[in-house]
Amino acid sequence: MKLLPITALAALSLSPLASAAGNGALDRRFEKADINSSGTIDRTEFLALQPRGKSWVEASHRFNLADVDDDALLSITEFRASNGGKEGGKPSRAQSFALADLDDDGFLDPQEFALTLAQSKPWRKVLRDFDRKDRNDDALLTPQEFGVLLNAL
Ligand SMILES: [Ca+2]
Ligand SMILES: [Ca+2]
Ligand SMILES: [Ca+2]
Repeated sequence: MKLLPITALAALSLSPLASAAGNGALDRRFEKADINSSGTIDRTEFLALQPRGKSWVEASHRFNLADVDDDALLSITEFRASNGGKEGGKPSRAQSFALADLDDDGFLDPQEFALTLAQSKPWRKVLRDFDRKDRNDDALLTPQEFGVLLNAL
């Protein structure tokens, strides 16, 4: 995590959210992430907080765990309780597959597969990895091709 310059910190400390409670650094992070100033963080805003080396599924996994009331938004309370959405670790292969399978058809297409890799991964490398896993060359990954153990399903 990069430290904010002193001037930015000074500007943020004038805001009402930052002065509301004793969770200074976390609250500033929350406010910075809340791009549209709605008072909550949605999945897209949360994803933008994550390092580019992290995958969408890992961020989504942590977002879901932090979103205790399941309204698809993180309140400041949920954000504080989850230490800024840092709790939860990495999803299992089975969890990753389920999260990435956005259309719920039981397969991962290349776009869905990309959600399981670092956001910074170039598309050609995503496709190379995909082709390597797609044993029967049907342009879809089954859970087994993705590496989910049968007994984990
Ligand atoms: Ca919530
Ligand atoms: Ca799918
Ligand atoms: Ca396949």
